[in-house]
This record gives sequence, structure tokens and C-alpha cells, in this order.
Amino acid sequence: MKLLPRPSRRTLVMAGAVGALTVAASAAVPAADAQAATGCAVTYTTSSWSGGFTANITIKNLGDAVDGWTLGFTFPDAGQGVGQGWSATWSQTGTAVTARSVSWNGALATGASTSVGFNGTWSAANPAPTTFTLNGTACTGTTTPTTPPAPTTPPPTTPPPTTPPPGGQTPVAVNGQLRVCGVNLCNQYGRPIQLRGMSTHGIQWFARCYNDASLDALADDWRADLLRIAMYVQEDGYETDPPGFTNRVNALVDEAEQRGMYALIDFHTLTPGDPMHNLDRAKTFFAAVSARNAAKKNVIYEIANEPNGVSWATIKSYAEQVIPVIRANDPDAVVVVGTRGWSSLGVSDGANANEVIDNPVNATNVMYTFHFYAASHRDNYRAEVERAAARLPLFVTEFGTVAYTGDGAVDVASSNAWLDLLDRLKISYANWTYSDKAEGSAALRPGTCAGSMYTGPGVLTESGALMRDRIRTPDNFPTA
Ligand code: IDC
Repeated sequence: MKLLPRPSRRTLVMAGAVGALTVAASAAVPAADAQAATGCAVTYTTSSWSGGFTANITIKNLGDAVDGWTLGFTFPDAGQGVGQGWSATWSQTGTAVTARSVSWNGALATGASTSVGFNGTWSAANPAPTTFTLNGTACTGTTTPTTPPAPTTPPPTTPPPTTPPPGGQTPVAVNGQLRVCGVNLCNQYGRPIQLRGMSTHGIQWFARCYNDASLDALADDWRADLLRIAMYVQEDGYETDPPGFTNRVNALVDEAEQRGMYALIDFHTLTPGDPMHNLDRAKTFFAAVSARNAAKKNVIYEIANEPNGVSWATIKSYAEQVIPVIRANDPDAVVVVGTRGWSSLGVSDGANANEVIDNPVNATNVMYTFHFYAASHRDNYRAEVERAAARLPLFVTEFGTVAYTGDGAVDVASSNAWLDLLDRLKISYANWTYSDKAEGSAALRPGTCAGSMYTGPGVLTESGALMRDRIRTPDNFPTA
């Protein structure tokens, strides 16, 4: 397993409850002082790079239960600013920042916590705020002074925001609520459609790549129909902070919705490959996201990225336990189920799609996942997809133009052969990845996400240029 280069991380913990004070560095939220009538503890963690940062904030209510809250803090440096935020309504006046709770996280019982965050900018320095208030009560505490990392390059100049008014109709406006009809994904008119878009990289590592400018570029410049939100469960993902990752996914669902794109919520299981290892987590996660997003038309649920080392029977059993949790809240949403052998329809395990055709998941409105990496998977996989597509609704929720490692050279011929096949069969797809990781599958050149430009020559890799060319052609969605 390769180690990822990580941005610098700092964690500060501030706690206060009627004089009680806990200050620690790199620690979890301290235990609550339950006797306090008002009080709060806040952790403020940043991942910084030159000119930008992501802040994740956990708010713990140490006082009586509240129904609706306002978090306040002041940036120490005049050059610090809040950009895109999530899980709260953010505003800034001068250096004073306010975050107001939103409908689903306003109720905070005594001892309960919630997570919010934002992508920010800084120029001279990026010190953490030293004082936080919750509903006007100071989360009293002091922080260890910290020195921000020196900028490695001059801060980029920020171009004016690129949020053109939606020109024409967006994919979600045209197609509305989707459903499976026969072996196809169909729109609100019952007509088969194909969605073409991009997958995030792991949101635990590449949060900085998903901001207003990058998502505007995906919707307007790439004309993508679909954003897949890859939420790893292991590898520092969901299991480390279920409420925080749930909030991040929900915020990205909203970002996609605002731009008229579909959002594919990917429960990115990979290692271990048995989805049953994460069954309880899956039930908790999907109960939360399906309740919160039930009224939206743009959400598709992908319940297990790549099962591996397990039988189809086990995957089917997992699906039949998770799908009812989703249906209880969001009865009409499409659910995509992973398949055996890293979602190869069993082919990478020496099997084939017959095990699914002969023993499908006992649920309606379900599709099956197929993944490929063009430099590793060629004719025999294409033949099986073509054969299976006549019998099963397929969704290519992830594929790469490179080798299965996610790295190496783009295989242009194989990638185009695959994309021609998917276009012909109207199979929807998301390409791995819309990120700037230094690996062949990433669409953005390394360093792109540290800046604010996501369009124009200069930002795309070879894979990114190929995928943008394929994705931005007209959709011609049927409307009757
Ligand atoms: C890879 C990423 C790589 C990261 C690794 C971590 O490209 O940067 O270090 O995950 O596990 C998949 C998986 C997907 C893989 C991708 C490439 O769904 O998580 O991403 N891949 O190896 N299946 C086949 C290939």
C-alpha cells in the first residue's frame, strides 16, 4: 500500500464549562462536564497548503439540550477567509465568522456532538481562532499558539467566482427522478438515458479538490451529469468519524444538486473485501443519508464499492439487509449493488455474470456494478459486459483509463473501446478520479487543487483531457 502525501495537520482542543478548562493538542474531545447548564467544547482541525486550507470543526454541547445553535469565532489574521462551507450556514463579517445550524443538525442533546467545516483561504498566516462561542456562551479556553507553515509558493491570485447562471437545462432538471426500467436507467419520461461523470478521489484525502470552483468546472466546462462521492470506509475514512463523513457526503450531494448533477453516494469498501465486515456501519450510514436526502431527485446509492474475496451469495445477503434501510426512508431511489471480484461481475475471480442473472438481488429498482481499468481489462471483460447488459441493469460506477493500480500510462485505444461500448449500450459511468493526485488516473495535474483555476489548458492530465472530451459532448436526453 502506497503512503499518501498528506497536508499538514494541526488539532486544537478548546473546552469550557463554567470555568472548567481543558487544553490539549492532538487529542480527542475531552469528557463533558455534565453539571454545566451551558458550555461547549470545540475541536478545530486544519489541513493547510499554500494559500488554502480545510477546517473541520467538532462542536460538543456540554450544557442543556439546545434546538438550533450558532457557533461564533474570530480569525486572528485579517487575511483568513471562509470559502465553501458545509453542514451549517456560514457568514463572515470582517474577521468574525458565524455558522448557524441547519435543519438536520440543530438539535444537540447534552453531551452530543456535531461536525461542520469549510474550505478557507489565507494569505500571511493561518493561525487557529482562540475563542469559540455557542449560542453566545464562550467555549472558554486558550489554545497553544501555533505557527502556520510558511507558504511554499506565493499565494495565487483569486479570479472572480465563476458561477454562471444555469444556461439551459441541467441533467437533473431534464431527467428528474430516475428509475430502473428493464436493463436500463430511465428518466422521468421512462426513457433510457446514460449519465457520464467523474468520481472524487477519497474525500478523506482530497477534500480540497471539491470546492465551488472545481464543481462549477465539472458542471459547466465538463458538462458532467454525475458526481460520484467516494467515501472510503477504512483507510482513515468513515469508520474514524461517522457523523463527520456523513455530513461531508451530504454537503457534496447539495453541491451537486445546486449544479443540476446527479450524486452517486459511494460506500467505498475495498479492504477488507467482505462487505459484511461493514454491515452495521452501512446500515447506520445509509439510514442517515437516505433520511436526509429522501426528497431529492439527484441521489443514487452505491452500497459496496468493490466486494472481493467473497461469494455472490454473501454480497446478495448484504444487499438485502442494506436496501430495506434505504427504502424505508427513500423508497424510489436507485440502488447500485457491487459484484464479485472487485465488481467485475465475477470475471476477475474466473466466474461470470450468470451467478447474478440466475440469482438476482430480491429488490426492485436495483442495478449492478461493473468496474474496469482500461490498461488491465480488455476484450474478455468487454465481451462479458456486452453479454450481461442484455440481462442485467449495469452501472460503471468507477473505471480508469490506466492500469488497475490507478497509475501508469493512459491506454487510449482500450479506453475509447470501452467508452464506445458504454455509449452504445447506454451504460452510465464515473471516471476515477476528479483529483490532482500524482497518479495516472487523476484528471487534474498535481497542485491544481491548491489553486482556484479548474479550467483552461494547464490543469488537465492526459487522462483528464481524454475524459473531458468524452463527457462534454451533448447528452440529447429524451424529453418525451
Ligand atoms: C486507489 C487510488 C490510490 C489510493 C488507493 C488506496 O487510486 O491513490 O492510494 O486507492 O486504496 C479500485 C478502487 C480504488 C482504487 C483504484 C486504483 O475502487 O479505491 O484507488 N481501484 O487502484 N479498484 C480498482 C482500482
